Amino acid sequence: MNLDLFSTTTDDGVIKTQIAEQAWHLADLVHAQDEQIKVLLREIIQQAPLRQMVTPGGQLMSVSMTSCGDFGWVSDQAGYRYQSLDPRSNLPWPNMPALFKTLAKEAAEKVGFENFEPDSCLINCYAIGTRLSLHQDKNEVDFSHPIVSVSLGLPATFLFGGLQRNAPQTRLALQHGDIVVWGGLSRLAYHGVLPLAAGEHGLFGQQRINLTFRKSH
Ligand code: MD3
Ligand code: FE
Repeated sequence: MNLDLFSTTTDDGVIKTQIAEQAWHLADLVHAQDEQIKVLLREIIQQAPLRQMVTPGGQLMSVSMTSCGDFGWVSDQAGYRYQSLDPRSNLPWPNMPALFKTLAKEAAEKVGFENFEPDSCLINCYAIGTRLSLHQDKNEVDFSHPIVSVSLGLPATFLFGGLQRNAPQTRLALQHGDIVVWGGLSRLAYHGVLPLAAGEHGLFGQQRINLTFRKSH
């Protein structure tokens, strides 16, 4: 099932589509800043390289990840959690650039979440063929805060399910520059990303990068 929904245009010309209860898609919100974001990402990845993590069940994740901000999301044999130190270096994660924080706060505000103060930005890097299997994001302490996600590079098909793993799923195309804000009941919905289709993006090449902004603590 594909989502086919009505869109509205906000005062500032952004195309906004409600995709579920308390979940909104904001099309092409990032295009003017994409080159700056790429420069900032390169600096972050120099300090805290992208790495494939292992799930508590012992599976190597296909997506490479790193974080910036006060906390980073990590997974290993001991479980999923947020940590203030990068386990690879035992150093704090790189700072969250002001541009990143502003982008996330402004997106949250456009759909009615005032005062979103992310303390963590998870950076997911998808090579062609890699995927994120169905999961919930529940390692944060307070689910009343939304999650803001920014898609960059190659397009992906996002799977959006319900509050139970076996609920029916809808599909949503996420393009370079799109932002999605998930709050309320959608905050704990199961979701995933289908294997990345081959392609070449003008700025990001043969990959997709997704930034997810969270208030983890
Ligand atoms: C729906 N990332 O990092 S972003 C993740 O494209 C994650 O890399 C995906 O799922 C990606 O955990 C999806 C969109 C997203 C992020 C968080 C959500 C959708 C969400 C939390 C709850 C419900
Ligand atoms: Fe997730």
